[in-house]
Amino acid sequence: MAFELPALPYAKDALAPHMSAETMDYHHGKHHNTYVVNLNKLLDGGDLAGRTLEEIVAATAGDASKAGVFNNAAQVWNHTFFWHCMKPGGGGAPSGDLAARIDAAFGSLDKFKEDFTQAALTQFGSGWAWLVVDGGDLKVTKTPNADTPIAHRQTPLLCIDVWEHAYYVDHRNARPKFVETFLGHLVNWDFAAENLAKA
Ligand code: MN3
Repeated sequence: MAFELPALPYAKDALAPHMSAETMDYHHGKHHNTYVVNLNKLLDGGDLAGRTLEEIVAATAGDASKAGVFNNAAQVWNHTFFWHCMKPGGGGAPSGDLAARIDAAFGSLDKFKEDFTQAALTQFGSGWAWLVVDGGDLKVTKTPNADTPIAHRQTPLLCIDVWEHAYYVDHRNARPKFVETFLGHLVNWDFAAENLAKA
C-alpha cells in the first residue's frame, strides 16, 4: 500500500504568528507531500514496497545505490515527527522525568537550549538538529540533509528542521530567529516526554 501524507496534528494556522499558515501550505502541503509522492514512485513494484517507513530507512541507510529511497523515506519520517514537536501554545519548560534527565545530561534547561541552538545554527546547509537518547544518554545531535537518528540506533525525542524551506517564508534568512521562536513558542515538551517514556 502506498504511503499517504499524514495530516498535521493541528490546523495549518494554529501555530501562527510563530509559524504561518503559508509556511504550512508549502512545508507540509508541498515539500513533505513531494517526499511522499517520490517515495511511492521509487518503491513501486520493488522489494521494499509494503514495508514500514522505519524498515525502509533501516534497509537503505548507508547504501549509496538506494540513496533516493533512503532520502525520501527519511524525509517523510523526519517531517511527520517534526510536526508533533510543535504545538499551539508551546514553549515553556519540560516537567517530570524529562526535566530531570535534561538537567542531568546538560546541567540545566538553559544549557540544553544553548546546545540545541548551537547544533541548529552550525548545521551547514540543510539538515536537522535533535535531542536523542543514545545508549541510554540524552544527547544533542545534528544530521545533514535527510539523515535521521533512527538510522543510527538513536531514539529521537525532539527535532527542528533547519532546511531553508522551514523558515524562509516567516523569517527569511534568519535561522537564529526561527530557532529562538521554536524554543520559545512552539516546542512540544509533552511529545518529547512521550518519546522518552517509550525509549
Ligand atoms: Mn522540511
